[in-house]
Amino acid sequence: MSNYHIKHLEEYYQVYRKSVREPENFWEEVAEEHFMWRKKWDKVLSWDFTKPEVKWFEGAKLNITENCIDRHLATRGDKTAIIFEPNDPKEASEHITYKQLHERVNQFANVLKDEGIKKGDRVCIYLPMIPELAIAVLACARVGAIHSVVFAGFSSTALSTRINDSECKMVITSDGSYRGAKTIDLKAIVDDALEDCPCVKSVLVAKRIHSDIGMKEGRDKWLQPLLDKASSDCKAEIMDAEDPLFILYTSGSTGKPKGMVHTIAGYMVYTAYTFKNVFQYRENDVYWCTADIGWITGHSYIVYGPLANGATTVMFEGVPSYPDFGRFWEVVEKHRVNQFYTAPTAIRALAKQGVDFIESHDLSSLKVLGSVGEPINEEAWHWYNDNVGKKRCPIVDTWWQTETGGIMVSPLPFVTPTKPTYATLPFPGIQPALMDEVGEELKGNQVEGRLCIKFPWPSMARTIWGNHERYRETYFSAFENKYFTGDGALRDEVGYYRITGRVDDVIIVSGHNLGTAPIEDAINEHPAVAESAIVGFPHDIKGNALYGFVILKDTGESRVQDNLRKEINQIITEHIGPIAKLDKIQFTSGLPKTRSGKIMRRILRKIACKDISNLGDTSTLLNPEVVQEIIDNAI
Ligand code: 7RM
Repeated sequence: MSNYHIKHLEEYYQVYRKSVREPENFWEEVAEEHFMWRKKWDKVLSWDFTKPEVKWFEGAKLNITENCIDRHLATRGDKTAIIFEPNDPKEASEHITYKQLHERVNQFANVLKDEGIKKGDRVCIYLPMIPELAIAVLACARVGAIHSVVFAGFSSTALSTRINDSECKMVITSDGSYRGAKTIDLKAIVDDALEDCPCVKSVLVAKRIHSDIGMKEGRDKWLQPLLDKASSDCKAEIMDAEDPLFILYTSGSTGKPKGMVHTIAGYMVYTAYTFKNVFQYRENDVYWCTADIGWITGHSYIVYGPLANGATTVMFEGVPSYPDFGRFWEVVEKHRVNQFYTAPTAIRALAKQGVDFIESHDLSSLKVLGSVGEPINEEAWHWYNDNVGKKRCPIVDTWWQTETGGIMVSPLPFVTPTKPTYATLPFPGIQPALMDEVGEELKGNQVEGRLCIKFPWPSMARTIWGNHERYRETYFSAFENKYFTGDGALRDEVGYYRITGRVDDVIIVSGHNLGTAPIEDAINEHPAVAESAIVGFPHDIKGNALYGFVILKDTGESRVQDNLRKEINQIITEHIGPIAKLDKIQFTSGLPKTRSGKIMRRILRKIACKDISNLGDTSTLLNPEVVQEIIDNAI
């Protein structure tokens, strides 16, 4: 029995049982059969969740780019690895074969070396969704540098925080980017960020929008002339299994963003294995994930997972609404896409536009539909199933996190019967546990609790860059000997999981994780603001939107409240990015607080959700009178 490609439900259960009974044998077989190792491991797994320390395939030597590129050359050299679909449908798409990808990654890797980048150095990549982004990521991996991709929608402050946190030596960016009808001056944002980043020695600039930009002497270089001169031969750096592959920042409920560190071998094995099974990818299929490579979904399921399987993966530069809401379906038709993976927020936005945009396109190539990033509501699920999949394409509702590296709970299409709003069953190797308030595991079915994982899996993040204690505290301290996800979930009568949402102060807006604390910190920088609290409320497209309660220093300011609202959103845009802007801002004279001074977000959340029937006991608050005022003025 091959564990690698699961084809029916009975086989899933067999493989799953094996993965739990003998996890080391199980993963060893997967790793042995499907990858290219320069040296095999001495030990499959060692772990201790109390430290916490997890090591997979220790002693093994490899380079992930040899697995994603070189080993396909003999059999798939002329197969398309990446289809680049530009923002503007009038611009030609680009097909990059495995052979061409090999050359371009090698050239880029040689440029990195020429610029002094060595194994272990951190390189920040701040690029739009153009081929150079995937190539830069792989070039870093080829030379053993640790990439830190920052989503190119983040502001200069967010960028400089991330660059400094991991002390990146180099930034790779472009003159600008296209996003729908807009162009964005990325290089200007980088220049701004680098005012505060002494660690950055050089900046490589790709040309995308051909705008006139400033180049700082001695620091900035155009990328293309360097690539043109570089050799397309570059030996892959031989890496240890547990060397870091990349850092990717994710927001926490408090403090600065957490640089999650992923290591090479386990991440490779797990993303490749899950890609194959979650999408039932077959040779010659065309797979499209609409995420940005700036998020974990793009790392694992646009770049590494698909390429490790020799797949054809689409990289889309644009947005679903440009030039109109038929753009996704046009791309599906044009490239005969077989697997399509997107986020509920996109599905809801498209559903709002009706079915005309779909009906004018041929979607008959589609076989599997995926969803990721937040819970998919029943209505969106059915719309997706009925209109996009025409009821013949299973929907894989994939639950996972930046921290988990790969998909953890998901149906396998044509294997696991789907159920709307349920991510269904754990992947082989994943051992979920639902915990109650007092830390006891809820056994059996039909229970609801906090979602933990009790056993290590190969692609789990190993630490937070520069702060292992925060890693322990955030993920391993809430429940003894378990990884705590921050999500709530329920298990139904057949053992299917449904993710119910975050149980901490992270709010998922349009599929983006936003911590409330950094947004509040940004608002509080406004000179007129004394204090603020952010909560989420349901939004029909974004899933959740943000509601801010703001105390002004001087209530006389109320005459200019509309201006203040604009300024507050402006500050948020500058500090974090437009994705964190508030939909509603209510000025208030106070915030409900406990006697120890903690803001009672539970109450604010209920008010924001217009659910004030059961606010609970407010009499123990420090300032119970403020609750009525907030209710009366709620927006
Ligand atoms: C892949 C990704 C992680 C958080 C996670 C959940 C939420 C993601 C689903 C989901 C319900 C899903 N990484 N989440 N997928 N909730 N159903 N299928 O999104 O680090 O950016 O976010 O997203 O709350 O903890 S992430």
